[in-house]
Amino acid sequence: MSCISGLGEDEVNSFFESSPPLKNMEEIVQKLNAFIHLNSSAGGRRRRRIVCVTSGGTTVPLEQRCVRYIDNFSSGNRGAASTENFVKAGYAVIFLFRRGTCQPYSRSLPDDPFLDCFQFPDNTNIQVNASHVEAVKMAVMDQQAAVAESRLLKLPFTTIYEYLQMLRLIATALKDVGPCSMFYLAAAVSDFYVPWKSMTEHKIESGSGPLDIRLAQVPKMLSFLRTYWAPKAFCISFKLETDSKILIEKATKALRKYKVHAVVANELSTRKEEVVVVSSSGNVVVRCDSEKPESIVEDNLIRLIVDRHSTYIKEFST
Ligand code: 9Z3
Repeated sequence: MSCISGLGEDEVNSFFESSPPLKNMEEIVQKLNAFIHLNSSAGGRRRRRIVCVTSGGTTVPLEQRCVRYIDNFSSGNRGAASTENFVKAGYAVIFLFRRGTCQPYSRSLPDDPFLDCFQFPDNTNIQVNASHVEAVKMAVMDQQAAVAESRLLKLPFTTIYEYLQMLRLIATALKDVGPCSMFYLAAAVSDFYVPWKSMTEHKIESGSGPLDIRLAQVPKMLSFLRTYWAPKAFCISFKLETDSKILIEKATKALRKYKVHAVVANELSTRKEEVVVVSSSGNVVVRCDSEKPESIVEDNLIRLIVDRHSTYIKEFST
């Protein structure tokens, strides 16, 4: 194993070289460039900050024609709620999300009995049940406004291969936006994977006893993002632990190691009530407002992150 500058270039290069290429890469690049052009000072009428919010968990396929896979837990709620708050704060959002996970503006709609929202009073009209009218109206209006004003670009992924290739494309496309761009990395990214070339093509056969699989370590792309792909962007990563005793120590280590601007530390069981923003200026506990029943932790979290981003942009230009 050789590392030219200690960042693991060889591992990163071989990860990308051996990854199955993105099926719709040209279309993604074209959508990205158009979105960035519209929202950035360089080409568009508008001059907005642009944030890439990653959301949901990546899968690790065990077979090339994948039947089985390893998954990373994430409902996508954090990413979706954060996206809504960033749009409200005036940002354009590139929402890089796991297919099938929670979407911005749909969080307050009923999940399972979604079709229970609607009724047909006659054969030509569809109506929303009174109990859901407000939620459906807000969801439809907010989502349509965000898309119509080019504030929201949604790009789906499933596997770790797709996620990292798309993250690299986005970072490269955002390079010229410099300090006005942000990465908010809430996706739960696999730490281990089966390299594509050593993966069996067809479904692994069962019936011959236990299965041994050797997983390789996914190269740490965060260092690459910070050093090469988008060095001027403001960068927020997340740390998830189930043991609260080690959470802050792990987040502090990640802050130093990857030189991100802040690490949002959360514990699995309390993640919806409380997070800790760990940065070089100290640790800040962020909670939802206890007096407001509809308040969510992302309301206060995004307010804090946007403030920090403003300071970063100011410092950058002086
Ligand atoms: C997070 O920690 C997110 O806050 C959650 C959000 C995934 C917990 P939900 O989607 O949950 O609302 O259900 N994301 C990062 C998780 C992660 O895998 N972090 C890695 C680590 O902790 C670094 S990339 O080592």
